Amino acid sequence: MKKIALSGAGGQLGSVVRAALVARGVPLRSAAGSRPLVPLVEGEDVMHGDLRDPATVERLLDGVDVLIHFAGTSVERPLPEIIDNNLRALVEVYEGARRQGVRRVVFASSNHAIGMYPVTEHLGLDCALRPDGFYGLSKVWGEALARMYWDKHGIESICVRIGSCVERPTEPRHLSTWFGHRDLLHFLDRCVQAQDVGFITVWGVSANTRSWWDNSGAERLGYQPTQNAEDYAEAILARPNPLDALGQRFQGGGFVGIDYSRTTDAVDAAAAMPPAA
Ligand code: 15L
Repeated sequence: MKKIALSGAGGQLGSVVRAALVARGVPLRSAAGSRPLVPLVEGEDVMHGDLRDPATVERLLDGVDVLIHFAGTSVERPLPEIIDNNLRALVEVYEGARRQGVRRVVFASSNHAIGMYPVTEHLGLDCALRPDGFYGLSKVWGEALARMYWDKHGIESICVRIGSCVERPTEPRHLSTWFGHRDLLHFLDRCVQAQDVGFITVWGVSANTRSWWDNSGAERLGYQPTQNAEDYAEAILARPNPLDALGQRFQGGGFVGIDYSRTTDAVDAAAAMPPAA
């Protein structure tokens, strides 16, 4: 069986993935940041540390076939923090993968790499990137970095533009963006098992009736989602939408309004713009 490393194992998604893989008896090393992980089972392979430190990365990747890289800042934050956690640490991780001969990295990108598209647009995997903040921008950079390590060093990467990965969809935006936990685990299983993926970008989204994102072109991964946010639509639509007008207009939702300074007229014009070529 392949040895898997999971960074960000103490985080919201990392804890879900860690618990599931440990329960299945997958050979796993789980890493957290500053706070040590309490082993879920006796003898669990756990560690923690700062991924900007090559020695920490060395420990994380020793003997590993596939890294699931979930560590990093996962929301909009001041730029220096994003640079440290999402840019500098990512370079260290890929350099470590290169030294240690790690075959494949699953890189947690985000829908915020394209958050400035209006909700009226449907996007393929080859759409132009339109980040909705510094966090989204760091994911654009991460995807390009992953591409470079495939092109120059032959390290495979699956960049997953995660939508809203929560247990249950709770708001209207989730009807399009939801990535159910069962689908996430199936997705990661495919990321480990699929042959010869090379470099690939995939939307991390369930089979939502109202999805904005089309995974055509990523068939070789064999990801076949079965969850659909529509099952929760009635209850969701009976409640008020928590997003303001701007958040309801753009795919990035609430992230779009952070440090947004265009006038309402400009927002109208941008939302009415024809799709990018
Ligand atoms: C993300 O990238 C965030 O990490 C997560 O907290 C959610 O905001 C999610 O996107 C989303 O867009 O729902």
